[in-house]
Amino acid sequence: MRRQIIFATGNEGKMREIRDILKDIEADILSMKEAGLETDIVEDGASFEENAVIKAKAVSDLLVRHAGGKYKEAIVLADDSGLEIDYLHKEPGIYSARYLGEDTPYSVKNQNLLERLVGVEQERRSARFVCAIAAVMPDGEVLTTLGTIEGRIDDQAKGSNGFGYDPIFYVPELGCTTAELPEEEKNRISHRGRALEAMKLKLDQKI
Ligand code: ITT
Repeated sequence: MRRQIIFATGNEGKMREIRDILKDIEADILSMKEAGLETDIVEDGASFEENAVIKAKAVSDLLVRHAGGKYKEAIVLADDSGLEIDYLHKEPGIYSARYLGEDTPYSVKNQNLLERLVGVEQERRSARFVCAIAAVMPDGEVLTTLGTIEGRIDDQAKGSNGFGYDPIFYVPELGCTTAELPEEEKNRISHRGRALEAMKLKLDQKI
């Protein structure tokens, strides 16, 4: 039977990137929504890795009884990611989605971060996106990988691709923000692209 991978995320921006990055893997990739799964997950871990494992385990635990056990052989993957700004002591970090409130538009969150950095010179605006991916295998084994991309906070928001904090995250080597990159190019170099490529290698040995 063809392998199924369920991705434990409710974030559609992430899910779009994940599908593109995993498009050549020998498995069906389903979002939680497509698998008909719904759960409230309390992300109370102290690191990206811990939160990714919490999300993947919470969804994996649902699979045994859900849909008559239809997905009990599926692998569950989860992503926990965020933006660390060095000048702000790594804020928003693991609280990136919750920064200024979960439902606050990113135009407001981004503007707020830009304002907190007004007058801060280029060398002190360093930042990175971090992504931890966790996999829970059908036998309960847990695998994790981590990916990062280094950059700095621009002095204004630019670009409309991607999602979240992309418009303010400038990559010096490319001379633009990640919101100005075509999706495929972002995925090739991003924290998520790197963490998922590393996870693909680990899964290749298991599938
Ligand atoms: P799930 O937990 O359902 O996956 P979420 O949006 O709550 O969705 P996280 O807790 O991992 O996910 O928070 C990640 C936040 O970090 C995300 O909402 C963005 O604000 C930011 N982020 C992560 N990766 C990003 C990227 O590639 N580009 C821009 N912002 C990103």
